[in-house]
Amino acid sequence: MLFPTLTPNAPDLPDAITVGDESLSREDLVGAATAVAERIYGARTVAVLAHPSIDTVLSIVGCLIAGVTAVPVPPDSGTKELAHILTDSGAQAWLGAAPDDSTLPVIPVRRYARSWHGHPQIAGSATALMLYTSGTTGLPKGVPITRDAIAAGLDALADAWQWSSDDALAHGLPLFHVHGLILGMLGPLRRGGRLIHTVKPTADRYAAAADAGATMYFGVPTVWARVGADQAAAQRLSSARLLVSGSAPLPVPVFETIRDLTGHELVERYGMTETMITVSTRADGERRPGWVGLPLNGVETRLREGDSDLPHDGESVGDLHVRGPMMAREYLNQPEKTAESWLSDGFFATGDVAVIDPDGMHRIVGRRATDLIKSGGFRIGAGEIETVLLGHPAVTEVAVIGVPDDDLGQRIIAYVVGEPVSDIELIDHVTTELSHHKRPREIRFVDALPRNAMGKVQKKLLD
Ligand code: MCA
Ligand code: AMP
Repeated sequence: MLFPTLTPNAPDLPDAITVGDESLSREDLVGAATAVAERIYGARTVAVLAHPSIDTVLSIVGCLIAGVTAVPVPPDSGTKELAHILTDSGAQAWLGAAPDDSTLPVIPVRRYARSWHGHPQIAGSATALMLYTSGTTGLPKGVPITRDAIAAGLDALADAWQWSSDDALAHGLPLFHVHGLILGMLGPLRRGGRLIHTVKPTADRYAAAADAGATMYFGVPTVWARVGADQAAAQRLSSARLLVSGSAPLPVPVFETIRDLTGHELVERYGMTETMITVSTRADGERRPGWVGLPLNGVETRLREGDSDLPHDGESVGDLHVRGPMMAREYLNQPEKTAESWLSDGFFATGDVAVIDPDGMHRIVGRRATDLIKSGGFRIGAGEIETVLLGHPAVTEVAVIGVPDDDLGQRIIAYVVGEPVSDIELIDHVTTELSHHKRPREIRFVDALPRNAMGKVQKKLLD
């Protein structure tokens, strides 16, 4: 059972879930989500416009109760991204809010409806969520996540972090990725503790959650850098049990600032949409700045160079492969891309380059593909932005890169060759077609792009 504590007879906790100013008790959550489940029972796949709201929580939990695959859609998705996600996933309807010009049927979420109807158990192999994530080229790929993978992933983290029903988790991360949705929303539901979602992950809201009894906090490195820059807010997190960082490399100075202000060494963990979290430092173990920890329960990792294993000597740098029960098995509708990453022996080739020391500690050194950018903890494909910019009539050539940025980790810059046009127009063109976090922060107009003798753009010569 995915949520052992989510049954009508479960012991009630006041305010099991708070999102912004609104709260639901566990009893209300079960009753309202079961009412949602009744409305969608028998459907295969529905899309959920994943605003950080109680309605999103009810929609996702309703889908899980009914055994309907939920496709959480970024609420600021532009037209091209939205059309792709809906078509590719085969979503039959919107559950809850829908975009203005939607052509799909809309099933309302009635916040005050209640049902205590018992639904049959759903097979663990059923796809609970379809999460979309960017590759180096093309539009985002769907990753089907099973109920068993969610349960295994959350239980392995509970072991590493000593995460229990006594914990109140606070964060303000988006509800359409592994971090905010699976760990951040389904995690507290599986453990039976509280969730305090702050809607936005700002330092002052994290500080306010401390007054509401938060014991655990999640953030991407950008969030921790911003918390660290607000000394008074950061100090209020001292009362927490565990602060956790993930989704992108945590800069050592940020680790140190948070330690100095809160007395807590951030737990860092590493994962991917395709694999969920596979490696983490532990609540009861060493937290080494710049290192992401040990394999979780049930996870095996290896370093490869071609077909050979590399030693775990803390120095050899190789391709990181992972294998574990929390992993997805494929990309939706993409057999070739699936075969490139899911290897015949069950390992997943992450595309990240790492070292492992003799104690099993992992350090992520970088990514193999420069065309995958991590900005604010969001994974963004350079090719996706380039294709959209090339669709603008003023643009004849374009190259998108990520450059180091103190706040966002990486900042997106687009080099453009073409007719005169304002940078704002090009940036807005990207937000209209894709989503806000994919917009270039800067457009640099150039006469030509650097190319090699074969005509291939030399991105390394840019910036
Ligand atoms: C400015 N804005 C614009 C524009 N210019 N919006 C649209 N078009 C423009 N041209 C506005 C934005 O709407 C926003 O306004 C404000 O500028 C600031 O936006 P921005 O700088 O983009 O971001 P931010 O709000 O400062 O966001 C930083 C963030 C965010 C909060 C850290 O990047 C974030 O939520 N990151 C989390 C990513 C994440 O969860 N990744 C997990 C995936 P306004 O604020 O008024 O709306 S990874 C994963 O799942 C794996 C498995 C893992 O390991 O965890
Ligand atoms: P996503 O699928 O959006 O979660 O992106 C996954 C990628 O984020 C990984 O392949 C890594 O490149 C990066 N990533 C996630 N967590 C960490 C971390 N703790 N340190 C370094 N990189 C990370």
